[in-house]
Amino acid sequence: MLKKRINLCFIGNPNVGKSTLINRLLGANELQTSEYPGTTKNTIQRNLIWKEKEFSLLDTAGVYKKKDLNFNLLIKATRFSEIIILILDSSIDKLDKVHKKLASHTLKSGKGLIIIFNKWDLIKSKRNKKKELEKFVRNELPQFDEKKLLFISALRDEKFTKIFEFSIEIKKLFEKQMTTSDLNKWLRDIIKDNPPIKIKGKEIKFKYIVQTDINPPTFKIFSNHPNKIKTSYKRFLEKKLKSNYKIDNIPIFLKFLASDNPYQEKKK
Ligand SMILES: Nc1nc2c(ncn2[C@@H]2O[C@H](COP(=O)(O)OP(=O)(O)OP(=O)(O)O)[C@@H](O)[C@H]2O)c(=O)[nH]1
Ligand SMILES: [Mg+2]
Repeated sequence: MLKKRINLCFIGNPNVGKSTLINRLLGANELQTSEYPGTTKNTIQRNLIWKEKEFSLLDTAGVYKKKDLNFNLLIKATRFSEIIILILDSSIDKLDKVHKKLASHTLKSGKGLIIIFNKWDLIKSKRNKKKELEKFVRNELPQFDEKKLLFISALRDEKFTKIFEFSIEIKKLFEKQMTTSDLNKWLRDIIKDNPPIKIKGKEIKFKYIVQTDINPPTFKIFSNHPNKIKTSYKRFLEKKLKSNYKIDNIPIFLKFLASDNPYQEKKK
């Protein structure tokens, strides 16, 4: 049975092979490609079915810089896709500002990210280059999980179907739903092992946690002094939640709210 469509948007510099890759995924040369940058001028959408799952593939015009006219169009184009495929040329020797901007914008806006180093066939010393590129990503995009990094040749190899596999995995994470009782046990354990420090003599007491949304998973954490919780402690909870529940490579949102004392409520 067909499940809900997974929307992918392909972005990156001009000439990195976005349209070539989409043609490979489609199994047909539907999109125009050329050796000259600037071939794709407008976003183009195609649908396909892979292993009974429906995908929408959005091709975009490449951008070099944030100042490019295309940049804002690109950000607009990404709006309706839950997964962004950032394509980079494997020959690069650093991550540019625009790459970092696109990646961090993707993650901040609650989307999943897959990074692809394309034209891998042109790299001579593959072992060294792979290490080098992995290091760039690790240093420059620490929020990105390297498990969703691919080194491929859109022209030559067959590994590109990994994009579908990764996308299905990411989609599942977006829709992950945790039970309240599980989450509260998790919260109690975390606090027992790593309690928040007192702020100006005030003890922060966490009351409970509940998942309020999916796409991406969103949680509310209730406590007596939500405004006094340090940012570092909020980040710590977010990181723990992601690692304990294996939510890699998509953002989650934690909202810290005030809770009335439930016992006081009962006395009224
Ligand atoms: N060697 C090699 N060449 C590739 C690969 N992928 C794409 N190319 C070539 O790179 C050139 C640019 O490919 P396009 O698919 O048009 O690139 P694009 O990212 O869509 O470019 P714009 O539309 O200008 O943004 C073409 O000549 C492709 O044949 C690859 O994996 N290996
Ligand atoms: Mg193109």
